[in-house]
Amino acid sequence: MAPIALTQTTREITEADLAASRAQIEAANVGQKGFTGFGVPPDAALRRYLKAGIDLSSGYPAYPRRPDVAGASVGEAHLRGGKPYVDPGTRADKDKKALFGAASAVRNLTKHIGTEIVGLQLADLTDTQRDELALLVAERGVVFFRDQDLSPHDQLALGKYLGDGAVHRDDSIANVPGFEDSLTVVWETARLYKRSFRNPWPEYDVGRGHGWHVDEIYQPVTLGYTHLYQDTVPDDSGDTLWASGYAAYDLLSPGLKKIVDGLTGIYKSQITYKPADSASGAEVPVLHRAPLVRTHPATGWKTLFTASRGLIGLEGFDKAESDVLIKYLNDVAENSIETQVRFHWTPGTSAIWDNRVVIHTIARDFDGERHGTRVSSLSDKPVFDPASKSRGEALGIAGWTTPAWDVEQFFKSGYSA
Ligand SMILES: O=C(O)CCC(=O)C(=O)O
Ligand SMILES: [Fe+2]
Repeated sequence: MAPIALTQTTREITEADLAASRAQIEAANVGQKGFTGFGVPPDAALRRYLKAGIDLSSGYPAYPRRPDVAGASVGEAHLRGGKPYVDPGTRADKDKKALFGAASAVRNLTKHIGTEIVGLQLADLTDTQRDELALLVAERGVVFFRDQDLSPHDQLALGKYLGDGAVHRDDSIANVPGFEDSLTVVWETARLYKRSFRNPWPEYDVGRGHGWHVDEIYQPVTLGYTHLYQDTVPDDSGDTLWASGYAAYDLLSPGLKKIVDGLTGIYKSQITYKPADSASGAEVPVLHRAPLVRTHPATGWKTLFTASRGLIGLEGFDKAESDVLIKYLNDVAENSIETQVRFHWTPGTSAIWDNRVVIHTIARDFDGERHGTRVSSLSDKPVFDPASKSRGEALGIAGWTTPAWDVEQFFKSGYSA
């Protein structure tokens, strides 16, 4: 069978097109248990791919051969020719007039995190609007757009813009065919088939909801603006939750803020790699050191860079001390409902989050199809600027930061207040 259309089309995709494509994918998948696909994407995904002229004749999804030596995908090999990252948010008008002026509604979903924009198509944004969107995402942590007509090409173009030319290449998980260096697939079915895909919770956490994470927190250059487009979602389940690192930092007392400012965290990868110098060939996780509190280049605010899956130690501390402190910080970061937004997807929705300033997880309450594509724009190496402010300080959010415990008052009041 000839490959289905290779260029983007405006023609309606018919039932016959879908059937032909399904048959083609099934035929290609058979006998290719190595690094190629195993399933037919849901109809909404298939329509989107066919409309965009994506060649699915080699099967679905695509599994690039993962490198087995550390450094092949971890690191900066594929970055902007050594040029430092310019965050598009640093160019934006603080009032975001171009973006907000064109939207029919802009709604903050909670006080500290999450905004939904109505009436705009991401594929049509001007560069000025894209800069303002970057700043909005950096400030609000995550921004949502429903009812998007967005091809994989559009999604990649926006990702490249937000990454100042560079997007993360993930060699270990399912990708969109033809986009092996840029667009990953988020698909529940892939997990059922025990095939690697972007897995928001590790096997041992299934059912316990402990999947809070920063995507690839151990990378020397952080995955920054991250765009997940969901074409297929269950009606009543499968929500995603994000929590703000800015707001978590603000929940620490002045005493604890002083302790964490300037600390170095030690982060570990989930994936293991064969070290280039290993004689035994044994695979090991990657370790990376980075500031535990980092300053965002566009907002200038401090954020707590932690998640229980990732941060394993604090430099200069004994293990027992480090464990206690990390446990407390993760408790604040992951279990404070005021710092969270929980989003219920509808088909055709985009979420764009700033992976430098939020953690995220997923509600594991669904059993139906859930399918989307993702691009992670690369950003900067984490830096801590001691002169930077917290979000609460910068915005003057009254009553949000945690005051020091007033021991004298407690004593005077007879241990009751
Ligand atoms: O599927 C989701 O809602 C989020 C998955 C995830 O953790 C990711 O794409 O990084
Ligand atoms: Fe994730």
